[in-house]
Amino acid sequence: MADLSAFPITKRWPAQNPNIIQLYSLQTPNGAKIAIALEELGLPYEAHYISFATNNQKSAEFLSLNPNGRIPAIMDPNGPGGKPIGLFESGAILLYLAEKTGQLLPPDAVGRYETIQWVFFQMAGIGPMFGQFGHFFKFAAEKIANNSYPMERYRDEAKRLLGVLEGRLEGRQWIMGEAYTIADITTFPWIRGANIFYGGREVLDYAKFPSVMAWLERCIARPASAKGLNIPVKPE
Ligand SMILES: N[C@@H](CCC(=O)N[C@@H](CS)C(=O)NCC(=O)O)C(=O)O
Repeated sequence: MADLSAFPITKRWPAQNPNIIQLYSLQTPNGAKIAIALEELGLPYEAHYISFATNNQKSAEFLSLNPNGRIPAIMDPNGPGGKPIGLFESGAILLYLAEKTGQLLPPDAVGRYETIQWVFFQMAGIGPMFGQFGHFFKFAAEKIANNSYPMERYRDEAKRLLGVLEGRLEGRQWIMGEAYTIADITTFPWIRGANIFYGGREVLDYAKFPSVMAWLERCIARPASAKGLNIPVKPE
């Protein structure tokens, strides 16, 4: 049995089975990515619900795994060299899981770097910009009632990024063509989430990006990806 005593997070969120990956997350775009990857890979794992309502992500136990105080984070008892490893930042976790299993990432060097390039495009572009758009559009609209600049800036940048993705997906099934990869998994929950969580479909002109919309439907139609979107389940 794996010894997880070096990970204080396991004191607050105990592992039922300490030999499998522990996921600390929520059903947000960044959180869902990891459950989606784990479901697609068929890796055994336990999902722990990190409640924002009670600021679980800022607790000492959570900060011991991710000093940045944000979900998602994982702990793999069977990391490199057979030793436990803790990880945060969704892009790093996706890369770790893909390399651990040799799946969801093309085996050839060119395909691998191209995939990582699109993962970074999401991590550094779509995630932060869509997040700021959602903040001003949905959550801070009253604070900027007399200043249209923040909304315009992030709405226009989000639309510009959608245009880049549209160009990439024209004539392609997935971001990397024939293969479903961590580039798709990191990106589609954000495109879906900007509508589900912020109601942004109209203001972001989703109808003008038909290749993105068709690809989003294909991603959601994958049973494992659809399942991952709803993990972890809120405890009763
Ligand atoms: N770059 C980080 C971003 C993580 C992030 O922003 N997580 C959000 C949820 S999607 C969060 O934990 N927010 C809670 C907070 O900021 O307190 C990643 O991709 O893992």
